[in-house]
Amino acid sequence: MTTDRIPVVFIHGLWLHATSWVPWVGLFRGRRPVASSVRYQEPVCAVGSPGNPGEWLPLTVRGWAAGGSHLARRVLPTELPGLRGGRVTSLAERASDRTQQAARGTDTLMMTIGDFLLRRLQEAGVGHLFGVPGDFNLALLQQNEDAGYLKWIGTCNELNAAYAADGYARLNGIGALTVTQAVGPLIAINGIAGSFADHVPVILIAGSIPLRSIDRGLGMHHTTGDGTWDRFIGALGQVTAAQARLTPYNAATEIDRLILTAWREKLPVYMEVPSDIAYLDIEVPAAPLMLVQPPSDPERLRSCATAIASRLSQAKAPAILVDEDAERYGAATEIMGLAEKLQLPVAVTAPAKAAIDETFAYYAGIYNGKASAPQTVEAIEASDCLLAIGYRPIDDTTGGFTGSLPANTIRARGHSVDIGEDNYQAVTLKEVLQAVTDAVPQVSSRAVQHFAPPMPARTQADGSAKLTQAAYWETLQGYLRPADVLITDNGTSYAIFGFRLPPKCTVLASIMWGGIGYSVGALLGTLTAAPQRRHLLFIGDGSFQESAQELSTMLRHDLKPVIFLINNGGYTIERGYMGKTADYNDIARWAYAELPKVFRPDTTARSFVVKTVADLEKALAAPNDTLIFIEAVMDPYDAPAPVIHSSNDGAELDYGPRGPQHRGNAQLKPAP
Ligand SMILES: Cc1ncc(C[n+]2csc(CCOP(=O)(O)OP(=O)(O)O)c2C)c(N)n1
Ligand SMILES: [Mg+2]
Repeated sequence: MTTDRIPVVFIHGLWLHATSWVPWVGLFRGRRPVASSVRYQEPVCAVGSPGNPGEWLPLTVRGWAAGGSHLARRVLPTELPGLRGGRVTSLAERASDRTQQAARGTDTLMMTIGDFLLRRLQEAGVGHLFGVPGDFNLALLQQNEDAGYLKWIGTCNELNAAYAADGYARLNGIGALTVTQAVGPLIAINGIAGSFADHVPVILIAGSIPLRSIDRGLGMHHTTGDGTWDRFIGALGQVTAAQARLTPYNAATEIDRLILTAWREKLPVYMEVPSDIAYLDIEVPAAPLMLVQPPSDPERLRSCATAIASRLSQAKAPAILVDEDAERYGAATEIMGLAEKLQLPVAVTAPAKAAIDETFAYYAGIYNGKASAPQTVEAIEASDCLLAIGYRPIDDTTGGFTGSLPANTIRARGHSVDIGEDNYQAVTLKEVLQAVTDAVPQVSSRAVQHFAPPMPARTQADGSAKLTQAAYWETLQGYLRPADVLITDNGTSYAIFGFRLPPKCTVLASIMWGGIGYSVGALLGTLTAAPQRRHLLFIGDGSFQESAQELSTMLRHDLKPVIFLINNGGYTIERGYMGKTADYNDIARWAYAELPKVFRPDTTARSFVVKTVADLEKALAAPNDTLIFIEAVMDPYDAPAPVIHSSNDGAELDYGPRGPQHRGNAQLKPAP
């Protein structure tokens, strides 16, 4: 027997008394054991009498729920909280419990499961719901429509809905989408995996086959037709922090557990809402859901902060390195406060670009091993006390493993810290940073140089000459304004990492996961979350072709981004790995700038095809009162030098010293 499978047993007798009666606890759905074994999916077990199905009694296995485990295991009866007293309470007793609870202020009320879920999302700060309808989630969508909890933003497909919820969550703190059974989640899964990789709290709600069909073993559409119903929760379980299939018995606790897990751990979660329960009334807490991190353990927090403060204060060259978790946990203010007090440099990784305001006096640039500016490498690698926040070393944050952090680096994460041999648990990031800041003395005499990426000199004086990548990026640098939201896709548009950003800008990219097409869906999400800000998308033609149809949703909702699309006939960044002139790096040439008209015939969007700097400057003069689409036609073999270097180096890592990249003319190389 494998550890994730447990036998289901009948318990004879109406009530469960003696713990010795239960050698195993099985998970039941409804009135009968569903199979000889089931995979654990939800923290509810039912015990009761097969002869009297009406008396099945649900018990919440709190230990499992709190642990967030989705694997079943053998459970001793004594481990079940409900059984500790050796007896399961009667309904009458539970009713009187409820009276006592109410008297203690834990009021409850009756509400439908769908209304409760939508209410909880709203309380968590979700204002919009992305997704695609299907018969299994229509009941929930109708409840939303009737009561107007969340504004519905239907997308062209589920992948873009997942990207949109991710972009939305990065600005809003949390996001959600709903899709229909199996066909929906399996399209969304790539985007959800991206949220898992890049630590973004997204709630994926799948309307699923009715409980009735599971109880009765009825085959349904959107299944594999073999009587199973747990394949998709299993698949999504690989890339989410918590999963549940709601039942009337578990919904009140599972909805809160999943939303809180997503928000606290900054990871996506997956919820199946069987289509026949959204309208059922259950008892739910009356109090609103509070999104708060668990408070730190006071002693651990004190010891941890004292240890960090003492090391930082004694160091000659302390520094901070910030990765994307710092942004997810909203810790920028605390980090800058600490840096100001100790006058120490703060560098970021590329996934955390703009997490620290680039105009901040102690900003030290983007750290990426030897690919970073020498001043940034020096600040980080030669530090005698580096505080790394959420740092994850991958090829793109180590300059292809050309750099490494000092051995004594203090590593802080969302809920734990490593200092030398000591590991501190139950300490939350913001509290640690605040306590360290309180504990260190003010430094006033350290000379730290502010780092600003060099503003490139204009290389192309002649405005009528053919547009080059160098001239393109130089010109766009001048277009940036404070508080812009910049979203980039994979490709030569990675050049935006060389931008010197005005204050209060935000940058979104999927660097850890790196799926092309992410940025178009994410743009829909950021526009929805913060319509008052200006949103700039930087994307190549190849990436755009993956998710282009979501442009229609932006036009449909009168959103006003500026889209900078590079039309260079294919996958230029890949040409720097291999296949410089190969067919496989070419793509169809679309009339990109005409798409706004195609997607919305009555559009007021302004479209431009630019081939020179003069064309580009003219396009940039257009007011931001409608969607602006700028298609820049450039040479397939033109790319910013840092992008080509990174592709060339990536090929060495990917294919090794005997790889085909060493054949003559196999790679796009930097200009000599
Ligand atoms: C889903 C997915 N498929 C394939 C890739 C591999 N890939 C990374 S970048 C890229 C090409 C991007 O081309 P484009 O958007 O045109 O940018 P350019 O470099 O030409 O500016 C490809 C195919 C990927 N990262 N994600
Ligand atoms: Mg391209």
